[in-house]
Amino acid sequence: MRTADLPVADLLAALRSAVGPAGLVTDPDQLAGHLTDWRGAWSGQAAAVVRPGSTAEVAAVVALCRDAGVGLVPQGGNTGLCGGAVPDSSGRQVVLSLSRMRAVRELDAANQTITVEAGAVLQSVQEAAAAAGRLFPLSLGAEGSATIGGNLATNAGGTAVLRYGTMRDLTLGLEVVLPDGRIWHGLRGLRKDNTGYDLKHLFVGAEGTLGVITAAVLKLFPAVRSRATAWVALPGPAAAVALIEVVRALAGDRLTGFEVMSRQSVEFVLRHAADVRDPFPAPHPWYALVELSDTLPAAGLDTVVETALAEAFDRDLPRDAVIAAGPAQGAALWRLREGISAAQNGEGPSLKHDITVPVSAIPAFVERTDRALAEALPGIRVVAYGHVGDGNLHYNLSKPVGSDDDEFAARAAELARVVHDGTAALAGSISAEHGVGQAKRDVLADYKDPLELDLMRGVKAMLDPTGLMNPGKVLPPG
Ligand code: FAD
Ligand code: 2HG
Ligand code: ZN
Repeated sequence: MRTADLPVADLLAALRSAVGPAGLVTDPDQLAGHLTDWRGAWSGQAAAVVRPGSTAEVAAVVALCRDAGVGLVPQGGNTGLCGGAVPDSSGRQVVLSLSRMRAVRELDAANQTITVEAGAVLQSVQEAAAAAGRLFPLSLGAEGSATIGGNLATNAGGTAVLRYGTMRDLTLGLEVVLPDGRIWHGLRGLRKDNTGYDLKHLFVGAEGTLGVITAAVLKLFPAVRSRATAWVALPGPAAAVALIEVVRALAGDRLTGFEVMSRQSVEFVLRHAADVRDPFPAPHPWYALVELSDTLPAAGLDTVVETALAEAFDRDLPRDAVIAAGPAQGAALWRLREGISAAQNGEGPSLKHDITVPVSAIPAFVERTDRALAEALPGIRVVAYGHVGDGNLHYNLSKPVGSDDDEFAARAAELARVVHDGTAALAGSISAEHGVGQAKRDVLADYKDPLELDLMRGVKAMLDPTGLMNPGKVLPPG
């Protein structure tokens, strides 16, 4: 009898014998945390969560589910913001959690690489690199829970992309279990390899739709030994974009992060987060968080920041500025930035738009889109912030004060169209770093080149002809 003919109970029994009793979760209380995303925007049901302990066990699980015709939803830390790791509502899908595969397999100091399993939490990989006097630079607010597999599958960005690139740029090799159950042993630590198509790039950013990433070889960098952090009050996004150029011209590659946030964003943090305070006595319309870093212990970075700010004041860009007196003050400034995502959850439903346009077009985007939204829904609160050094804004929306949550949520598609049309008009993209998942799957068809969608469907059909991997995510129907 083919497994496809087996009832779910028999598939679960086969999965249990493949991964052992500790590897299969069916208890509803234990399942719950795997069925809803971080902010409660999407929920689903699953027949089980399966937690393989090795790549061979992942391959066995994939083969069993393929034979049973049961869709698999890979899941790491479940911190994704597009519903990509949440199963559908059928109760038939199986969530494949990488949480038991967390090992650092190798750290090759001379090759400047670390080889880790996909379930390793990002922060633990940063710590392993630091223990060897190295830096793994990917950095994001959810790093205490997000996993390397999730970072790869979403091609995560974060706050150090300006200097070190995205997760794709940090990846040299992958190990992947393909939808047919074969294991691709692509864990190469080579910086040069021109032997045809670079297949790892198919799986980075595929959000689990092409296979299960089980391990990766990642780039390491020299440890950072000095840092300078400044918080700068600005009249608007145009001044922010001008400030980037002033700082970059002086600091070069030492400019590691350039984050920008509107007053509305900071107000939410001041209202909802613990251990935060406004660095300035009066409010300002926008702020930039500027970070410089260097491998020298006494690199004189404060002097570089002071010189840059002096030049910026000469050009009338900032309204006020403060340079952190040490790591504790630097961390306090970062709390104002990193707290925005959670703080917005305290204001009712947040409609998230993770857009990117060329850096030079950020001011036009904000000005036009703010205006269009205020016309569409007077009183709407725009929570705009993000990695403006990369041209990436989290242009999120909260309901007008005192209005109804459901009425606001019901207008999500209409408001998203305003934001996405504004992005498209400036040659941007509707997802900079969070991906597509289920959140943007359908609107992707309106904004992505049809030829590119055709090619994506072709790749999917070639690697996953039966649609086993993360069904219903990323690719719009049709
Ligand atoms: P999950 O949420 O578990 O999964 C995400 C996607 O990857 C899903 O489609 C899932 O199916 C797939 N997947 C997971 N593991 C695998 C695997 N092993 N093989 C194949 N597919 C897999 N993102 C940024 O880019 N930049 C930020 O600055 C940032 N900041 C954040 C701050 C907060 C407070 C939060 C909550 C989220 C933030 N995110 C950010 C989003 C999120 O943390 C990232 O997308 C992260 O990379 C997801 O990792 P994860 O392990 O939680 O993945
Ligand atoms: C960030 O940069 C994250 O803080 C989260 O990418 C953004 O919650 C968001 O919209
Ligand atoms: Zn971000």
